[in-house]
Amino acid sequence: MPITPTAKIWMDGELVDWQDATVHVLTHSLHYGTAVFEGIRAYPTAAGTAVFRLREHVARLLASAHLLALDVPYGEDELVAAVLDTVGASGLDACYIRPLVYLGYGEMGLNPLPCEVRVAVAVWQWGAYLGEDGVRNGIRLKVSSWARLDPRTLPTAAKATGMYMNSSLAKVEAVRAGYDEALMCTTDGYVAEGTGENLFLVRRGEILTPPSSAVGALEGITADSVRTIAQDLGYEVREALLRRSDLYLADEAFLTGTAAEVVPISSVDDRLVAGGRPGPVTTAIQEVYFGAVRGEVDRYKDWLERVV
Ligand code: PPE
Repeated sequence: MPITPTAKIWMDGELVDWQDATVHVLTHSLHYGTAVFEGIRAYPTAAGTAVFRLREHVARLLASAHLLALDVPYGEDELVAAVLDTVGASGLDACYIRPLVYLGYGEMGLNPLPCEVRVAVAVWQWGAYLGEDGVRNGIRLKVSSWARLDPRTLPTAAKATGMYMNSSLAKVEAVRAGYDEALMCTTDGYVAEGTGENLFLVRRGEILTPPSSAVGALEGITADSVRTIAQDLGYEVREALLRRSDLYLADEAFLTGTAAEVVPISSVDDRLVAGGRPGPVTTAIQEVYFGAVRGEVDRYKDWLERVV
């Protein structure tokens, strides 16, 4: 789906018109993938538009920058304000928010240290990442032949642009083969994550998810929310190293991510999961999640930051 422009993009401290938010073709990050970013969502609530877990996303953005030795010229509060201002200027009651910290035009070469660190925040409407049908009925997942990046080759805890080449390769392979999404495993064959989502499975009433640090998966903020929701619903959630066969034998499985939200997996490598229909645990968690992001669940109200 092509991006629909919104009014303003925040660039280095000011809101500029959408079409003026441009960079030079010799921008450092365009050549070497030396940038970090976030994906955040704002939702309509009874009290107005609100951003979901904004502080946690901004904190992760700064942590990603730290891992890449990028010195961000703004603090957490300024970045929070930048996001709220950009969402406010858009007039949208629901949107996807993309903060980006990158190295600008000025120097070339692999040493990023002399480059100017620049920051942008854009917002636009982004519907169901894996399709409305995927959210309702589940998606077809394919285990990728591309292994997830090894944490010894790149800091996988960073949400860094260059690292998404790994996800893109896996995504292209899966889409061309007729699947909705790819699942990457570690070089040792343990289940890591989707191209832009964390993975959970349900087995004998227990919920299992791979340990992010061990498998090189991003520590998802949606995953963290889902873990809390699942525990509050009375489910046991445990981290476990999982094999491909654990996916085939799961009672239920689902993906989580800001863009994707909570999406049931209907099959893995053409083997039906939960008979190919969203299972009861997945559906229960999905329902609370969609309520929480819209401010309909009192105990999770603190997860929302109002746009004024
Ligand atoms: N793993 C990866 C590799 C990943 O990119 C994401 C988010 C997650 C897990 C889930 O993290 P969280 O959003 O904090 O729950 N992927 C973002 C980018 C997607 C894109 O296509 O761009 C997102 O969901 O915004």
